[in-house]
Amino acid sequence: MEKFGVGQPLQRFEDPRLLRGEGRFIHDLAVPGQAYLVLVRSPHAHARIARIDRAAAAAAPGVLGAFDGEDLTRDGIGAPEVTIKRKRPDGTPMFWRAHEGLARGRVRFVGDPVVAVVAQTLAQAQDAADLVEVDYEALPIDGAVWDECPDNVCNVHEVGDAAATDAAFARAAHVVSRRYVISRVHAQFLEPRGALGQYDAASGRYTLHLDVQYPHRVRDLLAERILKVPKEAVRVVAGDVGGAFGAKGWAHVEQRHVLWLARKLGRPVKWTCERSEAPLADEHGRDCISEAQLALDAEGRFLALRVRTRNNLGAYVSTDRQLLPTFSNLGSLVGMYAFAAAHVRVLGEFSHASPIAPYRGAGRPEAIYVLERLIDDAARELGVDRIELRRRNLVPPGAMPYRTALTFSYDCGEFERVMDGALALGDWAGFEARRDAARRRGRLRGIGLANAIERAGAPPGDEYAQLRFDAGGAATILMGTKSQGQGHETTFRQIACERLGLAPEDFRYVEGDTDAVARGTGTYGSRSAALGGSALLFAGEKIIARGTPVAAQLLEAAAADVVFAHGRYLIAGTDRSVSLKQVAIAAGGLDEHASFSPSAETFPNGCHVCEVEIDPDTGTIEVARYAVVDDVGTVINPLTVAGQVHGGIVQGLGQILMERIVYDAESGQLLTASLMDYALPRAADLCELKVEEHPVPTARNPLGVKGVGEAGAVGALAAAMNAIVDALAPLDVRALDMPATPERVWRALRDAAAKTRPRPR
Ligand code: MCN
Repeated sequence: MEKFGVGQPLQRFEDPRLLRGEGRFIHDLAVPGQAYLVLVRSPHAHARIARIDRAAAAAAPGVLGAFDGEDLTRDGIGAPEVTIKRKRPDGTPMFWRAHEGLARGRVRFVGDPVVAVVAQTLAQAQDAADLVEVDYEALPIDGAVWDECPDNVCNVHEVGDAAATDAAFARAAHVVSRRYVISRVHAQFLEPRGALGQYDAASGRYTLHLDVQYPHRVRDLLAERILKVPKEAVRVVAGDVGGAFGAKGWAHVEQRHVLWLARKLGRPVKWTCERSEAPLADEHGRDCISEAQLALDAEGRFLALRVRTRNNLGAYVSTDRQLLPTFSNLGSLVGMYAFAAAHVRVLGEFSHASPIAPYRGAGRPEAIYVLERLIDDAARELGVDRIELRRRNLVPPGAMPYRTALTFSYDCGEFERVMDGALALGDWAGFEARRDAARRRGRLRGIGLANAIERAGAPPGDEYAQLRFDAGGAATILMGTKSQGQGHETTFRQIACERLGLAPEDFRYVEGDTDAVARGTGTYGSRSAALGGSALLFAGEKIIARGTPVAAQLLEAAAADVVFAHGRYLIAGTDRSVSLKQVAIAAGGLDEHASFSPSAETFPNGCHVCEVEIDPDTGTIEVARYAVVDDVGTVINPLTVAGQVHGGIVQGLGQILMERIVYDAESGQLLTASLMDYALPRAADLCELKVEEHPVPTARNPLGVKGVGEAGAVGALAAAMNAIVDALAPLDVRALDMPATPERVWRALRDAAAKTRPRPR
């Protein structure tokens, strides 16, 4: 193992720069002559636009223009499209409508952009935006979002074997049915979104500075669909990105506005999302209701799973990406368990809400939440031990490769050992004593677990890496992925060091610029390590191979006698060697690129154990203990892996304990539009999060790596809620929806007490 190679707990290279405030985030960026864009957004959830009066705004000091949807269309600005083919329940094609950029005729959610105002300064643009007069005629929000789609059903998607599932239910000894609500949440990036557009009339080229997860794909979409120019005419540059969580995608209207208006006005245009604007301007995550049924035989073996889900898509569906949470991770619903059959049906429905998009896990946490809560509820209903029930149904290592009842094919994994590891790390055995001690203090203590498995690094789509030694021997890593905080600059250097035997500081690191990096797919779905890392490994192999004849010449040996180890070429069996750098210089530079396209996805998995303590007088929940044992395959950097798992857990706990987007049922107003109303977890809400690894390397990529970016979030929702319900169950509270706020817990306890207390005569 190399000193700086795979498996080493290296501190992050990017941190000194970021912690000293030397990061280059989109908000740090200013170019000479830049103008500022502010969007006038709809205050109504649904209204007809009767009139737009931009005269006062246009005449205001410093204003360069105020534009509406007609202008946008007149200037030939296009819209994205959905290419996934699905059907509606009646067999007609899926119904979808992309956002055109600025609403025309109707607004369909609070925050729907209507007018774009550009001025010399941000303050002038904000003041002028207030002068735009839009006359709205409010419309009801309980009807059709789109007249052409009266039932609001975008599509229905089914997977699994309905007949086999029905048959299994027919012969079941027990059937347990529950309804689970997974709330709508908002990715609260440390850095709200932004975009800076430039247009060079001489070359006809556009440049977009953007905080985004996939620069190349955004470039392609903007060029092909929006601006209708060759993709070489568009450059996308992403600097440091202050968090993305799946939600910094490629359909955001502001990306097109800044480029369109930069061309139109002949100067750079910048848009910066205000913190208070973000809940209206961003896409949201999750938001589904699942009716789930588990069929068991008399011995407690899982026979079948049936799930019916309604997914609230919001008002627009602009790209395939926005439908991913609905479709792409349904296989997670059978988890680590051997089911004979399963069948899922998901209805995607429109509503007068912000559009939905992937949010850390994109369907995976939702699925594991439904399954792992259902198993706990079944154990309670049948009076069997919840660990035992799980143990009886886990897919054993001997069954690998294992084709699940729901699309996925697991290649490896030691699920029972992972679960036992987590039970030990979380001291499950010592829980009763802690519960008793808590009871003596007047507290309700509960413990919960969740077995989480998710697919990561799934095909289709490859990833690209390039390794370049210039004529002076200086090395550069160029990646098609884009870090948003995942520490890529560190972990990819480790992979290069592992293969090339150099030190991390020997490499310059480049990502996020479509002019600098030839190709790229991007960072999402916990794919960067498995795909990007493998591409980089292959590029390293090619560098070594390319340098071998050069080294042989320098060493005056036959190429067949030259071997490469620890950064040097040497004549086998001798101590005569030259360094890779010397070879690169002698060769006048070495430049190799590679891509990796997996044949199948990886399946990171883990077991989460959460322990909570509840104050029955106030309903306040304290997370008392948290332990995870994870299998993410070969660990590139244990510090990064633990950090990734920590972050995911906290996002999961946030959703279970406090985060929730709430729309008023009658007016459609967004009630949680600021951080005064949308609660985020803070350090004081947490306890130590213990994370241990149980690596079972996968053969599906040359590194043996499984993804880790979403793992924490996938298990945390279910583990935390199972712990909360466990604490409350002795007082007859059997169901609770997220977020388990003190008020909800207190009400649930009060209602349960009212039911069991004898009625006064
Ligand atoms: N890694 C490792 N060993 C492994 C697997 C991964 O050391 N066995 C390292 C990787 O090298 C990388 C990090 O862990 O530095 C995450 O790798 P990976 O699982 O491949 O995930 P991606 O890099 O593709 O990141 C995407 C993932 C997703 S889908 C979301 S959502 C998410 C997440 O990462 N958003 C994040 N983590 C985030 N972390 C931060 N700080 N900010 C976000 O927006």
